[in-house]
Formats: sequence, C-alpha cells, structure tokens
Amino acid sequence: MKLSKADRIKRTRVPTVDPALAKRLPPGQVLTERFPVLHEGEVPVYDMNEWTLKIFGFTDREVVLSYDDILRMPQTTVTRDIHCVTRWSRFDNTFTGVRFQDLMKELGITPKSQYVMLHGDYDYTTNVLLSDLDREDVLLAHSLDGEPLTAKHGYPLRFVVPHLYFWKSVKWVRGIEFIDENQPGFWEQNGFHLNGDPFKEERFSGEDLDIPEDEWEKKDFD
Ligand SMILES: Nc1nc2c(c(=O)[nH]1)N[C@H]1C(S)=C(S)[C@@H](COP(=O)(O)O)O[C@H]1N2
Ligand SMILES: [Mo]
Repeated sequence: MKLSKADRIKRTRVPTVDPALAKRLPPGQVLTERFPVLHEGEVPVYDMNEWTLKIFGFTDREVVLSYDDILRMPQTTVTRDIHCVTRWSRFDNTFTGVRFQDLMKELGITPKSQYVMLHGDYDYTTNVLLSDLDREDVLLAHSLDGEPLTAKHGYPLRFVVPHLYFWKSVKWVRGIEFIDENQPGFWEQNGFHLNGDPFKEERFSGEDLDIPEDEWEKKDFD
C-alpha cells in the first residue's frame, strides 16, 4: 500500500524516551550517548611528582596529598547519570575513585564549617554544601568505565557530584577549601544557581541566561 504524504506524516512516530528512563531525565534535559567536553581555558598537563591535592580552610587541620596517597585509599565504583546545565544528560556513567566521605574519614579531618569551595585547574571554583559532598555516591574519581580519565575529562582526578548539575563536578581538582559562609564559585558568580539541583531545575540565580538548547552540540566530544 502506498501512503500519501499526509498519511506518512501522521504515522511518523515522535521519538519518545522509555518511561522508565524518562523518570531519570530531569526537566529540560536531552539524552545523549556521546560524552561532550566542556570547560573554560586550557587542558592542564601535569608532572605527577609535583601534583598535590590540598584540603584547607575551616578545619581542625590542613592536609596536602600526593596522587599515590589518593590511590592507596579505599576505592569505590558508582554508576550514575550526569546532567549538564547546557541541557545534555548522559546515563549510566561508571566512575571509580575515593569517596569524599572516605577521604575525610581516612585523614581524620573535622570540618569547622558547612560550606566548601572546590578548586580545579586553572582557577576554576565551585561552591557546594558539605551536606552535598557527604553522600555515598560523591567521588574524587580517577576512572570512567574502568579506564583512567582522559585529559579532557579531568585526568588525573575530578569530583563527581552526580545529584547536582555537572558544573559542580570539578575537573583537575586541586583543592577542597572549607569556607565560613556560602560564596559563589566561578559559574555561580556568572549567574548560575548556588545549589544546582537538576530535578528542581536550579540552573540560574536570577534572570535566565540565554543558553541555546543546542549549545553543547557544537562542542568537543570524547
Ligand atoms: N576545572 C574545571 N572543571 C570543570 C569545568 C571547568 O571549566 N574547569 N567545567 C565544568 C562544567 S561547566 C561541566 S558541564 C563539566 C564537564 O565535564 P566533561 O567535560 O567531562 O563533560 O565539567 C565541570 N568541571
Ligand atoms: Mo557545564
């Protein structure tokens, strides 16, 4: 049977996301299987003998760790969905690394504040509540899907804070700073929300910024 053009259009199915998966997709997000690369500035190149992670600020003590110190800590693997504020989401990303909770426990650090500024190269910062880091699935990750992170995705170490928009998941992390009050990091100073819960669509703090829906499509993929 030959269909008329109108019939063909009527029969065209609009792609729908599987209802089971739809629940996992926050409002205003688009599912992608590719892994976009997004950051400001250059991809850092490291001499791993020089690399350190500093934990400092409002705590009972400050610590400087080497990469080997991190690898010697208990390792955890979690599979989580990630959601970027530029509207792409990627399901089932398997990250391996050290839980923030385990890092604090192993080092015996007692924070003296509820607010944290995460620092990444180069000069990237983002603020998070301690309660948003103190969760079983928040990692300082060195691997994705069983492979070391690529340079563009944050090698050697990145935060993964999967329940917040992905700008909170600092790549090339170098510092965890406890601060006495909540202060905006880099994107938060530029109009992004202080918290960034994707299911509440906490994208912006004031007026919506004009981020085109296909902004990420023009970026690099890896
Ligand atoms: N150090 C650093 N970390 C960063 C960024 C950055 O510019 N610098 N960009 C953030 C943003 S906006 C996003 S969406 C994710 C992107 O991670 P990906 O490139 O692995 O997809 O990294 C986050 N971490
Ligand atoms: Mo982003």
